[in-house]
Parts: sequence; C-alpha cells; structure tokens
Amino acid sequence: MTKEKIAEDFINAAVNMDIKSAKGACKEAIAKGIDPYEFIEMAITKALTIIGDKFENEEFFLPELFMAAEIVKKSMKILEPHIKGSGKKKNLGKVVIGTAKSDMHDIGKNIVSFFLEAEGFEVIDLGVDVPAEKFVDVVRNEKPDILAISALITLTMPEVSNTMKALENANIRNQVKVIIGGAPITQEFVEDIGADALALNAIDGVKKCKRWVGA
Ligand code: B12
Repeated sequence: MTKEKIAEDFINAAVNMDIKSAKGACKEAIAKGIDPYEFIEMAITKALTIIGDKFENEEFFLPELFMAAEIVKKSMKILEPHIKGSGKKKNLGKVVIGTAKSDMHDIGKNIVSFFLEAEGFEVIDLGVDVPAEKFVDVVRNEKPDILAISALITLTMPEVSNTMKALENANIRNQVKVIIGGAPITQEFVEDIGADALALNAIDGVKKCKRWVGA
C-alpha cells in the first residue's frame, strides 16, 4: 500500500469518526516505515482541516471536533515513539511553551513540544488557557532561551499581544526570543506585536528555535 493510500485511509476514518480504522492506518504507516512527521502532515493535519471546514459549514458540530481531537491523541500515541531523535539529551536550551489565554486548542502545541524535545530542547509546557502574567512569571523564574506561544482562534490573538506587553512591562522582553504559531497568526501580526518569529508549522518552528541557540 502506498503512503498516499494509507493517508487517505486515515483521513476517511477520521472524518467518519472511526477511531479503530484511524489507529489501524497509523500502525500501517509505521509498519511501512513512513516518516511519522510526514504522516502527521499528510494525514492528521489534512483530516483536521477537512473536519474544521465541515464544522465551519455546519455539517459537523462540537461533539465531532471533540471526537476528532480524541482520535488525534490516540494516533499520536502510536506515532510518537517512532519520531527520530526521541530520547535525545536535553541540552540545546530551554523553551517555555503554552496556548494563549481563553484558547483550549493543544494538538498543534503538543506536536511542537514533542519535536522540540526530540531535537534536544528542555521544554516546560504550561498547557492551555495561559494568561500573560503566567508566561511572565515563568519566564522570570525559569529564564528560558525561548518563549513559544500557540493561538488557534482569532479571538485569542489579542492575548498574545498582551503577553508581549506584559514582558515589556516586566523588563524581561530582551531576555527571551519569542516565537508564535497557529493557523490565524500572520507575519504582519508577529511584527506588529514585536515578537521574533512566526512558525508556519512544527518543523519550521523547531528550525527557527535551533538557529537561535546556534544549533
Ligand atoms: C480539534 C479542534 C478543536 C478541539 C480542540 C481539541 C484540542 N485538544 O486541541 C475543540 C473541540 C476543543 C475545539 C474547540 C473550539 N474550536 Co476548534 N478546531 C479544531 C480543529 C478541527 C483542529 C485544530 C488542530 O488541532 N489542528 C491540527 C494541528 C496539528 O494544527 P495547528 O493547531 O494549526 O498546529 C500546527 C501549526 O499551526 C503550528 N503551530 C501551532 N501552534 C504553534 C505554536 C508554536 C510555538 C509553533 C512553533 C508552531 C505552532 O505547528 C502545528 C504543527 O504543524 C480546527 C480546524 C483547523 N483546521 O485548524 C478548529 C478551529 C481552530 N476551531 C475553531 C473554533 C471556532 C472553536 C470554538 C470557538 C468552537 C465553539 N463554538 O465552541 C471552540 C473554542 C474553544 C476554546 N476556547 O479554545 C475555529 C477557529 C476560527 C478562528 N480563526 O477563530 C477552527 C479554525 C474551525 C473552523 N474552521 O471554524 N476545537
């Protein structure tokens, strides 16, 4: 079976909320030696885009979004142990990561965390719904090299901006590089709020983080 066919099987299973077949496609991908990251991009992210579009068109509702998140969580459990570099020494630098206040989306953030760790970063994951003050406290106390923020809904973008202002007000903005990711985030937004970089996806984000620490 080709990787395109396995990805298609995963997408069909996920869109039909068939968790068993989705897990089966992930196992098949691993058995065929497909790079897990490639599979995440061509199968999981694509399936979630289709599901998101169906939600927007009112073919799907919140229960389907929750079910899709569950399918992805179970699928990632199968793929993660096969990601190259897992278990590397954590000596590249320290990253604090979290999803902006009022935002509960964490699938993308978790993928980024996982890749950062796989590459050798120490990651402090603050989870979802993280207020600006919390980011500031942790940056002050943990002195990370990088602060990484995820925002998936347009309405939570101002919270990212608030975090930048809070870092400035606490006089610690210059101590840390700031990278922002998530579908609604644009280069223009990143420049406007004075962050250091936009990440289009996990690989792009990890590449930028590695460059900052000279790796
Ligand atoms: C699954 C999902 C949910 C799940 C989330 C479960 C979870 N544990 O995460 C649940 C059901 C909770 C949910 C809820 C809601 N959701 Co929702 N959800 C989605 C969906 C279908 C998939 C998101 C996802 O995981 N994508 C896959 C990951 C891998 O992609 P990603 O997040 O973009 O991350 C990648 C990159 O962006 C990047 N990245 C992301 N963050 C970061 C951070 C850094 C630092 C870096 C380096 C990189 C990076 O790297 C990742 C990997 O490559 C999207 C549709 C979509 N296509 O995005 C809607 C979507 C994001 N949701 C949406 C909405 C409206 C909602 C709700 C408001 C619905 C409601 N009426 O209640 C609530 C909001 C709840 C809240 N307060 O947060 C809208 C947002 C529209 C907008 N632009 O504002 C979307 C786009 C759906 C749509 N088309 O309408 N949702």
